[in-house]
Amino acid sequence: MLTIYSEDHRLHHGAAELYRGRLVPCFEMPARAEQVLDRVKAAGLGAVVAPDPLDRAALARVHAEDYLAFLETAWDEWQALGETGDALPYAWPATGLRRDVPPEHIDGKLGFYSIDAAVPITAGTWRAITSSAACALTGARQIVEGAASAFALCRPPGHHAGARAMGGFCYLNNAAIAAQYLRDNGAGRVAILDVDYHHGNGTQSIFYDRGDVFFASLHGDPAVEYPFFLGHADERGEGDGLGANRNFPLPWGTSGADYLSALDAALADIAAFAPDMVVVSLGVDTFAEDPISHFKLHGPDFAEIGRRVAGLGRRTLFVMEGGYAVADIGANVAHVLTGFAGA
Ligand code: Q9C
Ligand code: ZN
Repeated sequence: MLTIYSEDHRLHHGAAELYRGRLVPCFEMPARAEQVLDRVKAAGLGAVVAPDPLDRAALARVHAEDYLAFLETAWDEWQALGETGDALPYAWPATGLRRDVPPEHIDGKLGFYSIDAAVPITAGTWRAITSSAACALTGARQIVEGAASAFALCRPPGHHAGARAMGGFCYLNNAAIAAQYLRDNGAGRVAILDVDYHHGNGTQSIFYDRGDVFFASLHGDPAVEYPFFLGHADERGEGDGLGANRNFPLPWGTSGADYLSALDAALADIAAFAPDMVVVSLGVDTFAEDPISHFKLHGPDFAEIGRRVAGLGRRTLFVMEGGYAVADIGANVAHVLTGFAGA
């Protein structure tokens, strides 16, 4: 299995995020990707290659042009204020406020194009996020050209980013961009399986009214877990997409056994959809020792996830999402990928 990786991710290193009334150090840090790279190499999974040059048009298939323009210029606009620290949003067009008049000031834009404050923009953020998306697109190209699987070692992650919004450490929705690329290059039907601990709200919203891309997510119940405002079981899609969205909210403390039962149900739905190709949003923040999550998965559970996904018998692109137990993230990702490859 080919791994696609760019060291450009290091250019994005936020200092702090707002959490329960305090600014705390960012959990989403460069060491995460370095650990995954080390363990993927040690596992002998296959070659590690750099991404192809980015095709910006592929981003615009998923994200609005005004949002891309915002991401590309936000740091310069922030710097023009004389600021040297990270750009962070602090005001949002929430209920009762207007969304139809885009603000002109960068402070307004940061809130207009975000769902929370866990998205610092730094000098290198645009280069890092476009390289991350390029990794996903290069992996998708491998799949289109016939590879049975590929691993896009994306950082920053993507599944909380919507068509016009960043949030939850995510800016460009790498998995959605890859899924759309598969649709545009030969796959009639694509399924996205999201096993990150958090609901993939961005991915769900991007494909919610479409019947050609199935989205299934296993995650901490939004009643008690970020992103709080999407990810409930009754969200089944709308319009042409009715029936092509499936959520499995699970309680805090969910064990490997209970998780794998829910995974089987998600995989059965995906098999019934009969996708040509599969994208896995691969977060390993379901790990028992994860510092911001509340599931209880261990190494062997991750290998079992890989084995069961392989049971779909479809060409599969794995796209890196979350996982914050830095010392273990690489081993847990390697377990999933070797479980898939060895199945
Ligand atoms: N300070 C992903 O796993 N904030 N994103 C949680 C902890 C948001 C997680 C509070 C968590 C986002 C890709
Ligand atoms: Zn997560």
